[in-house]
Amino acid sequence: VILVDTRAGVRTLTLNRADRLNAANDALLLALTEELKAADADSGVRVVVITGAGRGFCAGQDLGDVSGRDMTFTEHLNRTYNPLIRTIRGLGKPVVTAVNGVAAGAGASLALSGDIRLWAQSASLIEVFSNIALVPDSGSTWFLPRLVGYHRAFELMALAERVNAEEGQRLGLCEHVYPDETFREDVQAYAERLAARPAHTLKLTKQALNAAMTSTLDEALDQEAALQQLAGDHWEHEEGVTAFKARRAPVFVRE
Ligand code: LHQ
Repeated sequence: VILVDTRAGVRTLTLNRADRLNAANDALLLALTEELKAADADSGVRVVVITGAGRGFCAGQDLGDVSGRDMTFTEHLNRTYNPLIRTIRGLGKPVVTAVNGVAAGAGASLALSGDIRLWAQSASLIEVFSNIALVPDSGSTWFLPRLVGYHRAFELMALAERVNAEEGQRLGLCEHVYPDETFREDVQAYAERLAARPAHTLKLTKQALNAAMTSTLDEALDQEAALQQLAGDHWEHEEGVTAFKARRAPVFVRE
């Protein structure tokens, strides 16, 4: 259900249920979470990309896979979606969500959960949950209002309006939009740029930003002071300063 490919320090995890727009079943969600943990533990991986096979990114929960379950909704979320989103946000490496097509429901949450969000021209996002009379889950209620404010988030959720790439970029749901024809190469090139950056520093930066999303200024200043010590003591900092003084480009990738 997940295709795994590694090139130039970039591990690409491709959701592979193309005939259902990569709608998620338990096997896909558990495998994706395991692959993310494996990527985190692999020193050869500097950036993780999550994308979808075929014309969709992820259509959310596979609705053909929910009836006759012996699990409550709460148990289902706590077993599959919530560990996935926590793993992405807690991963010590940048996660790029490469949204190649429609992202709906929990698939929209997944699209928003990346550190960097790249969309193809034909990508779209729908907070589709209310169409089947469910509340937004998998982090959408946390991600979306922080991006677009309470009122626009409520409207998108209440009306399940489809947001196209132009609108998605205007609303701040993605960092860049690329042509469909070159999307996979553009994503790889972007991810390789990220992979050349100082990995330890990016890990600390992600940690600091994550904490600051829910902290006071005082707490953020304390956190910065603590993490700056870890950054300053690392060889990446020494390399950056040495390279600056020598007027050469820093090399942050060491085998
Ligand atoms: C699908 C799906 C799908 C199965 C397309 N399942 N087959 C958490 C916890 C517990 C329970 C429930 O949920 C959750 C979280 C959630 O994610 S709830 C939200 C679940 N997702 C949806 O409600 C989305 C349903 N899909 C759609 O609204 C549309 O398919 C979208 C807007 C995503 C795409 O529309 P189109 O581009 O027009 O494609 P399509 O509708 O023709 O879909 C293509 C095929 O994929 C089709 O199958 P077919 O055999 O006819 O070719 C769809 O049935 C299948 N598919 N989404 N979620």
